[in-house]
Amino acid sequence: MPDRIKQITGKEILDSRGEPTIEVTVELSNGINATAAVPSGASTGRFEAHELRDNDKFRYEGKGVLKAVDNVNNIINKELSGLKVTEQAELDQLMIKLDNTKNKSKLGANAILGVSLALAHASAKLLNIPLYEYIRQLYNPKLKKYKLPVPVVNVVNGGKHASTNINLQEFWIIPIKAKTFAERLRQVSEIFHKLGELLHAVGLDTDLGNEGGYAPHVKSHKQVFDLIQQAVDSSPYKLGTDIIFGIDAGASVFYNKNKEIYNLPLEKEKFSAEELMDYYIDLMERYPIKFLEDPLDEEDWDAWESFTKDEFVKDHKIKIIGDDLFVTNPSRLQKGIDLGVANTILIKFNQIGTLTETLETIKLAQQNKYQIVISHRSGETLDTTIADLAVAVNADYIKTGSTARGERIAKYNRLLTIEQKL
Ligand code: 2PG
Ligand code: MG
Repeated sequence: MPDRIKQITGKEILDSRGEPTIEVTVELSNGINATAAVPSGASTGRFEAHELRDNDKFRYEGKGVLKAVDNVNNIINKELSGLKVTEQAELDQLMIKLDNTKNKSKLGANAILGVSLALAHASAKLLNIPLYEYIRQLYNPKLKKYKLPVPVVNVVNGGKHASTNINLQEFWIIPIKAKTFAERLRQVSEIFHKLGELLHAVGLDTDLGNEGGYAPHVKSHKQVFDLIQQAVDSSPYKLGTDIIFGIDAGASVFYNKNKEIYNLPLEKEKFSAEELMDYYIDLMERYPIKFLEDPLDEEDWDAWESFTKDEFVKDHKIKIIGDDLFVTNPSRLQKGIDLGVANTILIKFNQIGTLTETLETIKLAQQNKYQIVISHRSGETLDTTIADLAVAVNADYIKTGSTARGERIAKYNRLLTIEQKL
C-alpha cells in the first residue's frame, strides 16, 4: 500500500549557530520521501519539552544529538514502520506513549518532533497538496479562507542572542498597514537597511546576532528605540500608522529568583516587578510599542496578571505575549486563560514536541480569543514548516528574525511563494 511508512531515518546536522540538531526523513512504501529539521532555542523556557543531547564532552562540547538520532532510527522507526502515514494524530500519540515521560525526556522532544514534522511533509507529498493545506485539514477543514501572517521582525538582537550590552532580547518592527505579505516584507527590509546605514554612520557595529538583527553596543535601551525610530523616519513609511514596535524582553533570563529582582545592567538598575512594569509603560508612552513578549518571569503569574489587567495596557490594546510563560503547552495556557493572563501566545512546536499538540494549543488559544504568533527559534535550519503552519491556522503573526540570514529568509521566501499561490 502506497501510504505506509517504510522507514524513518534520523541524522545529526548543524543549525545556524553551528550546533548539532536533528533532521528526520520519512520514506513511504511508494518511494516518496520527505525531510524535516528541528530548531533549538537559547533562551529556553524552564517548562519546555526536553531537548535530548548526548552530554558526551568529547563531541560538540556535549551538545551532540546521536542519542536522539538513535531513538529515531531504532525505537520510533520500529514502532511506526508499516503504519499509515496520514494518521498524524495517532502516530504522534504513539510516540508520546512510547516515550512515556511528562516532558518527552526519554526519546527527546527533538527526536519526536523531527518525526512528527517529517510525517506531515510526507503526507502532503503523498496527497500531492501543499503542506499548509495538509495542516489545515488536520487543524480545521471547515476553515475556508487563508490569511497570511503579519511578520514581526526582529531588527536588533540582545540578551542571549548576541554579544552586546543590550539586555532586552529583541526589538521588532511590525508593518501593520500594507495590504500584502510581499509589501510588508519589502517595507521592513528597506527599514532594516536604513537602520544598518544609520548605525554605520554613527560608528556603531552592524554585525548580526543570532536572529539576523544588528547587535551594537549602546548607551541605553532608549537609544536602540531612537535609532530604529530614525530609520523608520528616514523611510517612506509612517511610524505609528504603517510601522509599530514590539519587544521580546525575555525577562526570565534577567530575573533573579532568590532576590525577586529583575536586573537590567544597561539601565544601571534593578527592578521589582512593579518597577519593571512602570519602566515598560514609560517606554510605551515614548515610542509606539504595541507588543510585549515575556515582559516578566515565566513563574511570576501574579505580576503577569496585574500587567495584563493594567489600564494603560488595556486602553492601548497592547499585546501581551506569553512565550516562556506558556511554552506552547495547553495546560499552562489554560492556567493563563483561567487567570486572565496575557492575550497573545507565542507558538514554537519544539516547546511541546509534536505537531498534533501544537495544533491543540493553537485551537485552545483561538477558541479563547488569544492571538497567535508562530515563532522560529534562535538556532534554526533551512526548514520552513513554520511558514506553512502559520498559513494553515490563519495565525495573526509570524516571528522569524530579521530580513537577513539564510535560515530566517527561507521562511519569508516560503511565505512569498504561498502568497503567490493563493
Ligand atoms: C524567543 C526565541 C525566538 P530562543 O525567546 O522567543 O526568538 O528565542 O529560540 O532562543 O528561545
Ligand atoms: Mg521569547
